[in-house]
Amino acid sequence: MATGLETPKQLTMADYKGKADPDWCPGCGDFGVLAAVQKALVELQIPTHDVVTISGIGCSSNFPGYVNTYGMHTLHGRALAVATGVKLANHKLTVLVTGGDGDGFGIGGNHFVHTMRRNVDLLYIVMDNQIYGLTTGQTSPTSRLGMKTKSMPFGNIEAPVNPIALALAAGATFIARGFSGEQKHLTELIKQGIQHAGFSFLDVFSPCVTYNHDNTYQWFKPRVKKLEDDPAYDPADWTAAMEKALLWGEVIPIGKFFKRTDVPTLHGAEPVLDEGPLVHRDLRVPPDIARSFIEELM
Ligand SMILES: Cc1ncc(C[n+]2csc(CCOP(=O)(O)OP(=O)(O)O)c2C)c(N)n1
Ligand code: SF4
Ligand SMILES: [Mg+2]
Repeated sequence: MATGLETPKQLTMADYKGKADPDWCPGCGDFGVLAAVQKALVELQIPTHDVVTISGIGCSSNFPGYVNTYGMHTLHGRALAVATGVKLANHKLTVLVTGGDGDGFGIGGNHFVHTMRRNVDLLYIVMDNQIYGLTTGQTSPTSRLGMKTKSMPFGNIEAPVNPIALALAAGATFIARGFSGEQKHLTELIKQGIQHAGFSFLDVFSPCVTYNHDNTYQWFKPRVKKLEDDPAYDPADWTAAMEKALLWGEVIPIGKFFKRTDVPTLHGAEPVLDEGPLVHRDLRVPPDIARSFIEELM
């Protein structure tokens, strides 16, 4: 018989395993991101029913099916809009948004900017493989200049977006970059992003082993350098963060670029939510108010 005095169950990786097995290509970087998210949730011991994972469309956006949390696989580029609604309906939930570079920086670019500006309290993980994986290898907003793809067979003629610089300019309050080949480091960044009160952006180099033959594990490995290895680097310094964000070449920084804690979250700034999450409140409109409202509109 349950007495209510039992020690709470210690959550393990098995608790966060989704019902479906990933159908990603063997070696896809997204496997490393999935494992790091599950590890972070285990280390933080967040109950599965307190987490919701929301995505758009793409190989990476199949993510919610592979993790045992609440989840929504939404429309291409619309995950952040749905996630904002979820957070405002129940701001006690841990909201994770996962997707690709095409989903987040292309079709979803407008939502990316405005969700940062609003400081919606969620963690946005972009599995950035610098290509459209699901649609079989077209140029994405982060594909490098000159890269030959299915849609630009003579080389990409468009300059890529810089997601870290964009996030700094748009006012994100936690900005980091990880690499799926650096599991421990990535898990730590995910934990910090979840714990941050405000919009956390985590751009993850997650190689597409099938369609991107330029930005491979072998290409990234000698280049990525952790910001945390430089004791003089201060993530509170916006200007220093922007300088690091612009580095791209023989050295590519990963780690926590920027963090500030003095900006209110969207749900914190909304007085209507002071009484607690909307989801726990009776929001039915009394009949007399509904009638007068309808009459006003007639
Ligand atoms: C409105 C709309 N436009 C286009 C598509 C086709 N489409 C599906 S996924 C995708 C791009 C996927 O690339 P990315 O977001 O980088 O994810 P990846 O597959 O690389 O993980 C596109 C263009 C769509 N599903 N919906
Ligand atoms: S096509 Fe690329 S991104 Fe998609 S599952 Fe395969 S390796 Fe991963
Ligand atoms: Mg992609």
